[in-house]
Amino acid sequence: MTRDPDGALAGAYAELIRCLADADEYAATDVALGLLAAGVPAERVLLDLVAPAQAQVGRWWQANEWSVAQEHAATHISERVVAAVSSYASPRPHRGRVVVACMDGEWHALPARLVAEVLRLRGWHVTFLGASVPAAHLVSYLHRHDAQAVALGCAVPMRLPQAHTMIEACRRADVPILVGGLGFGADGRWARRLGAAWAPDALAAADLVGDEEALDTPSDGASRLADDEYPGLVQRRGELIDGALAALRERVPATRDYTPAQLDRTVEDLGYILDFLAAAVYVDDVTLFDEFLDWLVQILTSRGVPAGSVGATLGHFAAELRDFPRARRFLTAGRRILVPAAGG
Ligand code: B12
Repeated sequence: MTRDPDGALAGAYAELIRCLADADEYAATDVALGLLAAGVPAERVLLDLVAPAQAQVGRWWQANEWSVAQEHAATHISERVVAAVSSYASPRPHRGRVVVACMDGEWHALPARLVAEVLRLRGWHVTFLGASVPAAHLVSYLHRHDAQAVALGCAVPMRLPQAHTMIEACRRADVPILVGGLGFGADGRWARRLGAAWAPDALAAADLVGDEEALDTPSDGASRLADDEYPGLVQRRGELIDGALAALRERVPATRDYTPAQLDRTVEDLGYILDFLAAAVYVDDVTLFDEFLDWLVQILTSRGVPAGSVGATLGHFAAELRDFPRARRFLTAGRRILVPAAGG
């Protein structure tokens, strides 16, 4: 039995990071099982070892120090470690059923899985549905399995409109909802906007999930969500991407010689700009778009792409979206953020 779980976890973290970097899944599993054998609670192994290691993987990917392949390998290993920890510590459920799932279009299953495992360790009967569950399928599942609550994860804010559809569907099915994940903002403000109770982490989720009163959260702005700017942006998405690409080719002749892979990447980035803009318009919060632009500038500059090109694209979208006052306002504010980032 270790007397110093914090010290043991700190040492294990450095080891796990090494294992992830070397893609050594056997050693990674041994690190976690070693902690459990030394008496470190399973919950802490999940939340103070696996979770921060995954966040570090994300930072390395963001800074272009790790490739997508390295990130995928590390995530696979983390999934194996989580599976090993859950089979080691598997208490029989003595509380009601909680269904844990990711929002439609949301592929970050691991954060929600960590929450699911913590709830399981606390005695809940957990059904984990994994990544990207369509709203209609979720609701029919909830009906059939008599869930006491549903916990929905969203890691990227561009999925908030879909998250709202799912939250509303669960409300209509009369199942209490808890949401979480980075997609709701660091302080959960977009969860409140969508009318759902939010947990900052798995421990808070475990405290909240049985509290029906706390889960009954009214929305702080649902009426705003109903105007037609968001559906208009969704409808014009394809045409806006085509126009922005044509403008880019005009402005930056080198982009005309892009390989098919570079072209795909550019179309994807233009799509992200529009999806984050649409999500910001949906929740009526410019900070969602601003945070995305800060992130995009870091991603692009770490990959040697000048951030100035984003400013010009925002200008192009603002000119095209004459009948979208809120979207134009967000784009104009975004251009002001990008000017210092682009160096003048
Ligand atoms: C692994 C990973 C992936 C994997 C996911 C595989 C899987 N099986 O999960 C894949 C490759 C699919 C992926 C894809 C993408 N990813 Co990714 N990904 C990550 C990474 C590195 C780790 C995720 C993770 O496991 N985190 C560990 C958990 C524990 O952290 P956590 O979110 O803080 O979780 C705690 C709380 O938030 C809360 N919580 C979390 N979920 C839930 C759910 C509920 C119900 C509750 C109550 C609470 C709760 O409790 C948790 C535990 O205490 C993160 C980095 C990061 N910081 O998380 C990026 C990250 C989330 N990804 C990011 C991006 C951009 C993407 C892509 C858009 C990349 C691309 N160009 O394709 C796509 C989007 C795919 C999609 N539509 O969903 C960005 C998001 C940035 C932003 N602006 O929002 C991040 C932050 C990376 C970065 N630093 O830039 N990704």
